[in-house]
Amino acid sequence: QGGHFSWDKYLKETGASAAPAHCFRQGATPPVNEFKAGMKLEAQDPRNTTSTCIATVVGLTGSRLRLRLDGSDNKNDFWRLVDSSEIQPIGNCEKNAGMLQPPLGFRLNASSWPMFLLKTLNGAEMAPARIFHKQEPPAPEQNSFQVGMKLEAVDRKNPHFICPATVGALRGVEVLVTFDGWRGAFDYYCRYDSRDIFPVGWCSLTGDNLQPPGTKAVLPKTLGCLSDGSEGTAMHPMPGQPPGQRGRKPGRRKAKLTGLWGQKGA
Ligand code: MLY
Repeated sequence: QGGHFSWDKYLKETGASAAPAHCFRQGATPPVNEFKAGMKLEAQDPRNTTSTCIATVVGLTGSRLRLRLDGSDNKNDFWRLVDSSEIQPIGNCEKNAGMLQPPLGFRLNASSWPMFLLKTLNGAEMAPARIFHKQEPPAPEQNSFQVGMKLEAVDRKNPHFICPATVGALRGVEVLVTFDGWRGAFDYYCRYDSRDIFPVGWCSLTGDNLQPPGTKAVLPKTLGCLSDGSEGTAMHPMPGQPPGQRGRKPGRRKAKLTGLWGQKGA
């Protein structure tokens, strides 16, 4: 559940408006997720996108699948919408005269791939073709986002999170996604038709867990630099958010600062 976060209240408090649904490359209603943990499918290797690999569904969250490439480790899981064109039923690659590839970082010797493939598919539960969605929603014709519009966006550094976000800038076909209540470290530019951005209300429809905004007020860069050198820390808790509740773990933050400032000549 989305905790206590309410877009309704939040939009009123911030005086902002939600980006209209037609801005996004998403279905009018989120795609139904009929996958089950343990099912196998074909997926493009996110680290080597020309390779088609075998992946296992290791988790489900709303309309998304948490995937792990067979033969890879558990540190490189990735998330895909069930209507993504990057996932296909097993057999699709061969049908198109392709060859299933070992994932980047295959744990074994490359020569053992054929046998590994045979074993991993033997007795596997393959996701049935009927639960895949025929095609991705079409891309809107143009970038119609505007600066200041609110949306829900995947935190690409923590891709299991979908978070409240604001369009921070536009750059041709690209949109700067900024995360509400977080310093700039998580911001990214993506194409307007990215599958990682969703209209306000998406998570409440899919049952995905929308993170509440962070607790940092984002300051203008010039001011933010004065406080402690981190892009704009501190200061004003978001309305209704007890401060400190969602901050970094102290240990983690300290480690990062050491990395930044503790080196000779830095
Ligand atoms: N506590 C972690 C995760 C931060 C997530 C930020 N997102 C929600 C924008 C960290 O501080 O790295």
